[in-house]
Amino acid sequence: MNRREFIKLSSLGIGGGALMSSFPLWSSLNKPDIRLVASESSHTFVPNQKVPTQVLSYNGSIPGPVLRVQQGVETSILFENQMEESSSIHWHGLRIDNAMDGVPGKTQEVVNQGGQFTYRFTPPDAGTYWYHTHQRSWEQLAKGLAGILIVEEPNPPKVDQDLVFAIDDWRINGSMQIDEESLGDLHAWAHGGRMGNFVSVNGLANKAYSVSKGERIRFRLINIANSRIMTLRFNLPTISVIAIDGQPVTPYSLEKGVLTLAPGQRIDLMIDMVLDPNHKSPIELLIEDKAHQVAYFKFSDKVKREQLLDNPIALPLNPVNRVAIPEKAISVPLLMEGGAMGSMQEAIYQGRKMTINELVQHQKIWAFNGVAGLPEKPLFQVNQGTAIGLAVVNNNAFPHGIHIHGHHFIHDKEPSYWRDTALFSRGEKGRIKFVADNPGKWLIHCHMIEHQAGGMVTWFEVV
Ligand SMILES: [Cu+2]
Repeated sequence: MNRREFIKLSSLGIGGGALMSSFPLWSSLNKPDIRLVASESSHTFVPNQKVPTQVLSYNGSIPGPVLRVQQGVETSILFENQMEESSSIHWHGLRIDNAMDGVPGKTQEVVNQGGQFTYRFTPPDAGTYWYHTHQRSWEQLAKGLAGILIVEEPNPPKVDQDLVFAIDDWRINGSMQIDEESLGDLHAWAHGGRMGNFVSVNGLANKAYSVSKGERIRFRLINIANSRIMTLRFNLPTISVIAIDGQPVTPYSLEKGVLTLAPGQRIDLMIDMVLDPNHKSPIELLIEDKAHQVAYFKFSDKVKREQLLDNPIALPLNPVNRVAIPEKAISVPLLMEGGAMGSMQEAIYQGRKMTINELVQHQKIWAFNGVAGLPEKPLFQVNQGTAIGLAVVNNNAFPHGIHIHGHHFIHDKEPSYWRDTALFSRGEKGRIKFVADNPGKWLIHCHMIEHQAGGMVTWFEVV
């Protein structure tokens, strides 16, 4: 019975005052707002795909369902694990209670086959986020365990459509199945990560977005791939960037229509649909100067409005946008080492110094500050409210996307953005600044998932 039906019944004198007061209470206490079931399932990327691809999914959908929750309103999400392996869910970019962060061994027990876990949180910041497994993610994420989380503003800007563009890459074999043999491929781990040979948008090859001339679209881009950095090209002149990693920015025009998303990063665009009816406008993935169409806008035969709307709408600021970072911060070095063509000769793993040959036996080929994998002691432990300056040095041959759990930060290269994932190219040095204001144990890791699995992960504690 939904609320409207209930009101209708009560106005007819059916149901009484007692029911009226107890029904909503019962409902909010016992029923989660959202249920996410992880299971083995099958998926088709193209309409005429003869043999479906076997995947891991949430609620049978690739990617997982687009969850829309309200800023500042508590949400409960029941996670049920119907897979034959343990798992957990991490809410990427949300500054929520540590116990809900979804990191097995650090913030919760792993959820075993047949098990459940209720995530309950109040998202402080509106914007575009995502959720994904944080258990054996080099394998589970590659097989599909990711979905989109949108935190709605109380008064969202008026647009004609609010659309999601979740881009992923897959390593698919000749039978259209996930190439499982390459999942632990140390060669790929030691390079840029395990790259796919097939790209999907919202789980589809060449996804079509139906639009009409004159429409204003909010377009939420999310890179949910394990390791592929996506450089995308749009072919419309009327595109503004309005948010980065969920956080509002002063709207600016997207020069040449090109943008780059490292794994885990998001960009919200506002696009005015300028083409005439029945036209198409491709969205292309650029790989080594070659353009591959991965999706397109398909203009209907109708016109929504002849005159485009004026000026993109700036999003309302989030609480994080108002965090003042003091000039004086505790400086913490973060040296990224390892990988193919790197100079790392040894590192500490599980408390013991190992040569590179020994490390390879343990699939550990990347390190932060000479330590491969999660150390027993945190990288730093500070009191709540301490300002941190991470001095990041990328001392190896590959780019890395650094993700910090439970916090947003400022990368000195782009000081007007509040990011949760920042790309450091080969040889790059830079500084990440944030206020460690969320109590608990939080991970810092590379979001090229094979680099994380290969050792590029550490943690800090806020007390
Ligand atoms: Cu990396």
